This record gives sequence, structure tokens and C-alpha cells, in this order.
Amino acid sequence: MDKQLGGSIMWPVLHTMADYGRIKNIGMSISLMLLLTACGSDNRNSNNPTTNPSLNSSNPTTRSLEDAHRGRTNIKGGFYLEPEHNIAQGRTLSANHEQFISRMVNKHGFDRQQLRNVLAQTNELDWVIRLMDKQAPKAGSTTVPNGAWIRYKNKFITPSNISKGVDFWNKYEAELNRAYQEYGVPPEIIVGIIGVETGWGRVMGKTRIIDALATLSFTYPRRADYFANELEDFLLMSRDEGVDPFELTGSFAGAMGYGQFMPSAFRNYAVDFNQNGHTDLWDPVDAIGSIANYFKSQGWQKRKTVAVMATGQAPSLDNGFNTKYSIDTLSSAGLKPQSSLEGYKEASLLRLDMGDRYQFWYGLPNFYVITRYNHSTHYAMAVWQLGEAVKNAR
Ligand SMILES: [Ca+2]
Repeated sequence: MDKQLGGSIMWPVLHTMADYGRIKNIGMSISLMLLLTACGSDNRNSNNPTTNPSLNSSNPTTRSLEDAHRGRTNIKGGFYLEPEHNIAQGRTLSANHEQFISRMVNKHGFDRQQLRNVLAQTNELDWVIRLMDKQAPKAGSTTVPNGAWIRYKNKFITPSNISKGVDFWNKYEAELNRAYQEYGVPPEIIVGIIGVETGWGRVMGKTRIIDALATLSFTYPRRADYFANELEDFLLMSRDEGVDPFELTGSFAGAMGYGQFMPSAFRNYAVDFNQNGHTDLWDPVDAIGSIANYFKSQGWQKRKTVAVMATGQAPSLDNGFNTKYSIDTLSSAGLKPQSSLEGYKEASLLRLDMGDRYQFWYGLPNFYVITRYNHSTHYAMAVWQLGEAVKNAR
């Protein structure tokens, strides 16, 4: 958990799902499948006065940053705020708040009083703390297969999801192809990421980002530094984009938009891919370019495969995306690649629990790059296989 939080720049969909589950009072154990079904019949955004005009009526409505954007800042050094948020607050802030405010004033020239007023209006979300504490470390390696991979995979790779992925790919084919040309990251990977993260924009999180990040920055000491940096980047994004920070929602940890970027990922990797003057994670086209840019930055190798299935078993070797073996070592252990390793001399050893047996894979550098989005073998394999399934279904 710590590793994922500190090292990963994104929050995967499961966090959004947990977030959503809590909002719907349906608990955290509910499956993604059920959630996606629930989302399909749930007019969650009915309160939004604006919808993204780029999405047709058969799709769920989303509110892009551009929709919320007013294109101006009404106070020098400050945010654009809707009238209901542009109010003085009497609440006394903690020393942590005041320290953070001073940092924003000194480092970025924010208006001290306005930022006080803004932070005084944030809600402390106890359930965010509880969810953060609940996230148990990953289960250790099992010695007997129990189908963990099958269960994980079945949340994402379903006929319904594949069909939705085909729709998304068809709709944004030109932009996906342009991203491939500019960044070398193929459509199936971007489609897979957006599918696993948010069901192609269907579940992007309903928590006010500023509430989530303020809660975690000021009342969660264990990760306060990390989240204070994220809050800093979030406030900069809001100011720079001229958008009311209270208008933006996402996961309970502050992940935003189609690809669930954290604010620091926005700052470092997001791009204005539709070139309309705004970098908007809630815009599918900007999200496509931003994800491609992220993968390229993490070392994606164009036209190289991700992983190769092995014949045989290698029970004596440690496995996981972080392992690294020479191909000779893997051969000696009893494995043979089922297709070309494309000249790679080293690979990680991946093991998938199929229920009645283990399936071994050679993990190649592009597999490792996918784990930079979320540090999990299952996650990366699901992204890749979902993308491939959508590609094959087109
Ligand atoms: Ca844009």
C-alpha cells in the first residue's frame, strides 16, 4: 500500500469503485461488474447543469473541466470561485492549514485570505481516512492456486466491457492513432487503461477533490506530506485553469478524470491533446494524449510486445513484475516461451493463478511500464488483455 501510494502517480479504479460503493452504501466488497451495471442505470450526474457535448446521449454525462471552466480569475493571485464559494469563513484553521497556506503564498503567490476562506470551506471526510486505513497490503504469495487471477480478470474482461471498449475506440480512433504516432503508445494500451480505470469515463468518482486532499493532507499524518504535495498541485491546476476548485470531483484519494491522474501526474504528464487551450483530464481526448505521454515518459518501447506466455512451470523461482531473470535462467527452471521474446535477454517472471494451476509468463519491459501506472501484476495484465480483447473485437 505504501509503495503504491508513494510510488504510483495514479489511483486505480478500485479506489474509485470503493469510493462509489461507499457513496451508494453498498459496501466495498461489491464487484466491479455490479458497479458498472449499477452505474449504467444510475443517473448519477443528473444534478450537473452541463454535460460534455462530445458525448452522445447514450453515454453517461460527464462534466469536463472545460464545462466548469469560466476562463477567468476574479482575484489577483487567487482562484475563480462561484459566488456560493466566494465567501469569508469564520472557521479557525489548524496550524497545519496555516503552514500550508504560507507555503502557497510564498511559493506560488496565492492570496492568503482567499486560500484561508477556501480551505475553511472544505469538509473533513472521516470515511476517506477509514478507507485509506482499510486498504490492506496485498495478499502474500499462495502455494496453492485458488483462482485469484480469474476473479480479478473477470471484473474487467467481460463481453459488455469489450463492447464498450469497441465503442470508445471507434469514437476516438483518430485521436488514438494520433497518440500512437506522437508517443508510440498503441491504442489498445490506452483503451485498456481507460477501461480498467473508469470504464471509459463511466465511473470517475464523485468525491470533491479538494475535500479528499485536504482531509488527507491535514488529518492523516501517515501520508500528510504526500497528499499536501498533491493538494498543492491541485490548487495550482485550479488556479491556472481558471476553474472553481470546489467544482471538481474524483476518487476518494484525489484521482481525476478518464485516466484517474493524481494532481502531480497532471502537472508532470497531462497534455492539451485537442489543443483547445485547456489541459483537461475530464476530456477524453486530452486524457488519451496524457496517458500516452505518461507511458512514453516511463519508457514505453514502440512496437514491442508486453509479455509472452510460457510453457512449463517454475515453482522454485520468485515471481512478480519486480523480478528479473536471464532467459537462460528461466529455461533452466523449466520454461519455454510460446512466441518470440523479440530479442530480449531478460524478463520478469509472472505467475497467474488460474484456479487449477499456475500460468507463467515472461514479463517484458513494456509490461513493467504498465505497472508504473499501478504497481500490480494483475492490474497490468488486465489492462493489456482488455485492450487486446477490444482490439480483436473490432
Ligand atoms: Ca484540451
